[in-house]
Amino acid sequence: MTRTKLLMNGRLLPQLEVALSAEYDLCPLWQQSSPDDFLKVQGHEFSGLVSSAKTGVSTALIKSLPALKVISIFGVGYDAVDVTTAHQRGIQIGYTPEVLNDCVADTAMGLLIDVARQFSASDRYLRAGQWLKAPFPLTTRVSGKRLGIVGIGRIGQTIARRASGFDMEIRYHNRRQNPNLPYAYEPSLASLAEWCDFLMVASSGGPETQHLISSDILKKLGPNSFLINISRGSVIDEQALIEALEQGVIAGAGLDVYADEPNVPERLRRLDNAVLLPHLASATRETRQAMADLVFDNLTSYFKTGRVKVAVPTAN
Ligand code: 8YV
Repeated sequence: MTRTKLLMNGRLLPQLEVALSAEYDLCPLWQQSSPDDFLKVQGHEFSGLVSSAKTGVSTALIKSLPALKVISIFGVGYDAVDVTTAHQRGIQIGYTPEVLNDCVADTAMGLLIDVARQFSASDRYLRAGQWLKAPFPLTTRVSGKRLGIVGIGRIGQTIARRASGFDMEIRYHNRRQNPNLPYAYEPSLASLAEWCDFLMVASSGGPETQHLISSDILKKLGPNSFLINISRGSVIDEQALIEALEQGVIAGAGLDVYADEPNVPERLRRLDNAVLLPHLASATRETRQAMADLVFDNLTSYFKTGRVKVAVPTAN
């Protein structure tokens, strides 16, 4: 029996690669000496493509696969996938929302607490023998403070529930107000930034949110407030943020994502008022396995029923 040919764009979780190669005739694109030449000759053979939020799917890749019917993405963010071109061609796109909400929200709260209470900085302080000379300086309280959430989708709401457990007052800004939520809506990002002690970026990436957090918004946030980002580096003007952190325009930042991953600017790495994580919000064994299972199930479902299990929404 001939197996369905599945093209793999970029590396995936090892156990997912094993599971996929047991089921499909899996073809890792990066193993080809010339991927472009390979696609010219064999591109028409693939009806399925698997990739990740990190590697994405370019317009050129979609165009080089004339028989493509389904894309399965490892991740919830699809800003690196040309969804418009795929949907115009009737190609279905599966992705992995929901299963990572908890771990991403846990990381968001971890960053928030770390940057306010300076756990990472105080760990460095202790290891450097500084505690022997003087106690660590006082830090900023978290419980009961004001949290402003930018983007109140599934992950934003999961963060809000955790923050409620810290007795935080919560407001949000979103493209649209969500009347089902028990939190106050701020109609502008500027007013949210002015109001809050912690500004949490939980929106999606892509052109619509590019540099939403500008130097003006950082000024509104002010010298006693903190910025946290677990969404995409593109949402923040990173140069403006570095200047704001260097000059004390804001108190600090907790970041899991950057403009040009995995390159993190030296100036940012030098700053003690920034907590910097290497894009690990969803990176627990449990959550990555759940994401891998959904990548697999989306493909199985498509090839059995003609529909992926969880599809990237079509533009409205
Ligand atoms: C991904 C992410 O797992 O889901 C997303 O959009 O950013 C992460 O959770 C990571 O980018 C691997 O593709």
